[in-house]
This record gives sequence, structure tokens and C-alpha cells, in this order.
Amino acid sequence: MTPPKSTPVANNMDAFFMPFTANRQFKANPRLLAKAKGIHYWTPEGRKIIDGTAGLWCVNAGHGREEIKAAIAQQLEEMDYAPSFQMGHPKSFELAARHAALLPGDLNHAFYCNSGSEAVDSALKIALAYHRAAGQGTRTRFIGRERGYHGVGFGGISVGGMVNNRKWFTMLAGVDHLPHTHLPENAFSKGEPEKGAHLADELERIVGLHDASNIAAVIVEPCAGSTGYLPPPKGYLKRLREICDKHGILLIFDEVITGFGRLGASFAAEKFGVIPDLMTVAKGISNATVPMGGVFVRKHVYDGLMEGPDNAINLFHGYTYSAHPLACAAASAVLDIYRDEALFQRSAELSPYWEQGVHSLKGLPNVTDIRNLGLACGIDLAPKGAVGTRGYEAFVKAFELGLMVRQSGDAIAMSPPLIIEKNQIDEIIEITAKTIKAVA
Ligand code: PXG
Repeated sequence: MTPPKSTPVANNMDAFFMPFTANRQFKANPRLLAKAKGIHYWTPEGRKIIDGTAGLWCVNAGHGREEIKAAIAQQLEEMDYAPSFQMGHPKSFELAARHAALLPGDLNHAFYCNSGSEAVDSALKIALAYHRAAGQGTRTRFIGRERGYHGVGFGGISVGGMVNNRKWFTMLAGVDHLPHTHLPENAFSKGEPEKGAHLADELERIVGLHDASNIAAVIVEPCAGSTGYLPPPKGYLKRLREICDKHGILLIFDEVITGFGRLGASFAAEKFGVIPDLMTVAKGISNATVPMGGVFVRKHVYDGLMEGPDNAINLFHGYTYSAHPLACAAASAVLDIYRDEALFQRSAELSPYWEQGVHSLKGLPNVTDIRNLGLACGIDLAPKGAVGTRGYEAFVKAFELGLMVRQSGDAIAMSPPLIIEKNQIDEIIEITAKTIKAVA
């Protein structure tokens, strides 16, 4: 059958099985976005919405960037697609060299994929292959963390710690979880909370239970994003690094959200001076224009997989669209923007203003905690009846008032594009205050 013509949206909503969405509720009362530029979206009716979340934490350089558009268009003109298995195209090598130069320490090799979920599953597989190549094939266990989000692949949900993402599905075997780091005594902390570094010591307990010889890797988000934005306690990441080093366990930072400027540095690894063995990225890598993800690995990890005869395939893993030319072109143009507009520095410079703004919401009805780090925040609201009811109301109300926020349970999170201006931060804070009062 020939594909049918497209029909106007209002007649056509049923067929799309929407991800992470209450489909019937949404389709009865849709929130549609039709246009975007800078830090704004517009609805099909022309209503202007401030993008308080950079899409889904991904449009770090703002919407509608001409430079990215031009780079993608030019690439499409030159070559639409090229395989990366036993072949290559120049832009993939150029991009990897640029990423290597940007990354801290000896994180200097890049494996590319198409999303954060793929990046996480790729990183877990690279960790297993690395140990096996080193003659330590018994190291197969993974350690994640409660309240972690590592995407939706089977690896990612297994090491992740979000109950709704796990309870419907079967899991990888051999996974343990560190405790989350959201302590009530740290409520209303500005930046990294004081208490909680000791929670990293739980890793010693798990090592004591299984023995290090059975553990491949620990994976954490340096600052947990999706579960309401949970900055790491002071000293926590350093402690994790030390314990991993002591036991030969690989440390993976999932920087899908924290990477590319969100924390006011290139990566959380740079900000905290803690270099993981592997780092997963996505989102800001291409400013969300063309789907892209990646795993950055340190020299020893790459070298460990380069042993054996020259004609041996080093990793039996990859995707049709690994290093897709359009994604590489976009990602390279994005790096130009980050550099030319010094957006990571801008994020650092705006962070104190942002911090002051979001903490000014303390004292509003039902606000039980506020957290911030870099250019993002999480605001906890007291539940009203079933968990998530007030959070959802706040999300809907904010949209009505012209602001896009994210909701996780009864927390709302924001992470505006790094190009935001101070007066626009003021506007976000004002609408958030109105929203919180409206759902009291
Ligand atoms: N790791 C982390 C830390 C993430 O935040 C993924 C992996 C998966 O990426 P992909 O590209 O497969 O979605 C993510 C994704 C939210 C929200 O509302 C967060 C994400 C995705 C959608 C919504 O917090 N993070």
C-alpha cells in the first residue's frame, strides 16, 4: 500500500503511541509545540512558552541555531550516510579528535551511538569486554544507584534506580545499587550538599559481599537529573573514585545531562576533578538537532581492547548509525558554538544568579526542598494525595502560564538553555512562583 497523505493533527492523534505519556489524558487535552527559537517554543496557536528545560535537558545552545542548520544541510548535500563498520568518513574522526581535546584527563577516545540509552548499554558492554580482554572475565557485576536514571535499555533500567521504569520489566542479573544521596538534613542546600560523602563507602560493603573479582563497573550520574536533580554531596565522587581504584573496578559517569556545560564546566568530571574510566553522553552533544550519543573512554580502556592481532575486531558492538554523518556535522557545529560563545563559562557565570533566583522560592506553599548546581534545579513540593498529583498539576499550570518545566513525582526540575539572559531567569522564577501558589 502507498503511504497515506498526512492529515491535520486534530484528526490524527490516535495512531502515535507516545513515550512516557498518559496517552488518553494527553490526547484529550494536548500540549503541542510547533515552533522554537532561542529559549522559546510556540504552540500551534502562537502562544509563546519559555523553554525552562532546554527541551529534555538537551538544547543547551538554544533553539533554531543557524550554524547547526547550515552544517547539517551541507552534510546532507555532500553525503547523506556512510557506514562506520570497517569503513569511515572524515567527520567522525575529526569529531572524535575534537571531543578528545575537550575532555579532561586521558579520556581521549570516543565511541558513537544515537542516544543516552545506547550510550549506557555500550558503556556497560565496553566495561565487560575490557575486563575479559584483561583476563578478568569473572568481573561481570554492575553497581548502579537508587534514584539513578540511565535510559531505557535493559542495561540502563537494571543499573537505574527508578521503580516505575523497572517494575514492569525483567532485569539484567548481577546488579547491586548504592543508596541515593538525597538526605533530608541537606534540605535547601545551595550547590553541593555538605553531608553524605560517607554514602560512597557503601561500595566497600558491596565489594565485601561479592568480592571485587566479580565486579565490572560502577555507574552513577555525577548529579542525578531525572529524579528531581540531586547534586552530589561534597567529596562523594572522589571517594567513589578512590574505592574503584583500590579494587580495579571501572567507574562510569553518566553525563548525558551534566555534560556539555550544564554544570558550568565542560563536564562534571572537569568540575569535580574526578576522572571516570568511561563517560556516557548524549543530548547536548548535538544540541538535540540530530540524535547522537557517545561513550568517551580513557586511554587504558581503549588500549586494553586494542590487543590481539591487527585483523581482530576490537569490539563486537556498534550501530548502523554510529557516527552518522549528519550527527557528526551537527555535533561539530555545536562545538563551534560552545567555543565561540563560551557557553560553558557563561553557564558558570550565570549559576550564582540562577541559584539566588531558585532559592528565593523557599517559603512558598508546600516547597519542601530546593536544590541547584550549575544552570539547573530541582524543587520538591509536598505531595497532595497520590504521589505525583501536585507535581503534574504544577507542570500543567506552568505550561498554561507560559513556562515549560519537567516533573518527576512531586518535584519539578528546570535546566534552561545556556544562552539564557538574566531578565529571562527572572521571568522563569516569577512564573514558577505563580505556579507554586496556584497549586497550593
Ligand atoms: N542517562 C541519563 C543520565 C539521562 O538523563 C539517559 C541516560 C537516556 O538518554 P536517551 O537519549 O536514551 O533518552 C538520560 C535521559 C527528564 C528526562 O524528564 C530525562 C531524560 C530523558 C527524558 C526525560 O528528566 N534523560
